[in-house]
Amino acid sequence: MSQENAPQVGIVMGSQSDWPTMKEAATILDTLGVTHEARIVSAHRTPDRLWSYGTEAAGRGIRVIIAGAGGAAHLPGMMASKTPLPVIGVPVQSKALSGVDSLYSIVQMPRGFPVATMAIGPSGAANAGLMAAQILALGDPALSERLIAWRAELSAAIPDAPQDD
Ligand code: RP5
Repeated sequence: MSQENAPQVGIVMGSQSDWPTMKEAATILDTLGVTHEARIVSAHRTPDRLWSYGTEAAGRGIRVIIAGAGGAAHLPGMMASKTPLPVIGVPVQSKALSGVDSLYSIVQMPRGFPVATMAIGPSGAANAGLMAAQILALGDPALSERLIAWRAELSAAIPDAPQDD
């Protein structure tokens, strides 16, 4: 089944250059069997696309949005203002300021329009995928079981003691 078939999670990003980071979210969702779509939606370069995506997402059956951007990263916050769906923000690591600019742009939302902000970079994107799955698992016992199994596998892969290379 195509992961874009009836997507439950929308992954949006400001640029093609964000995809290597945001792909981490898609990979986790693939692993957990959560349908998703990925789109380039820039707050600055394609504001009309942002407007229509935010307006239409809930009606199309999307249940959680993951939004990643770098630099003056307005996409997650603007998306949160246009949709009642939960928005998870991923600060993409920028060249100039290493993603601290992205983090501050995303995390300091005014009261009333939250964005659940993850860590800077690929780990943040992977955690965004997990967070979206955990939200969906509240109403999906089979997904909840898959998440528990995924965590158990991760724990089992951690050695008890460090080893020399
Ligand atoms: C932001 O500007 C994008 O989210 C990206 O992280 C950053 C740089 O974009 P490009 O110049 O690589 O397209 O809008």
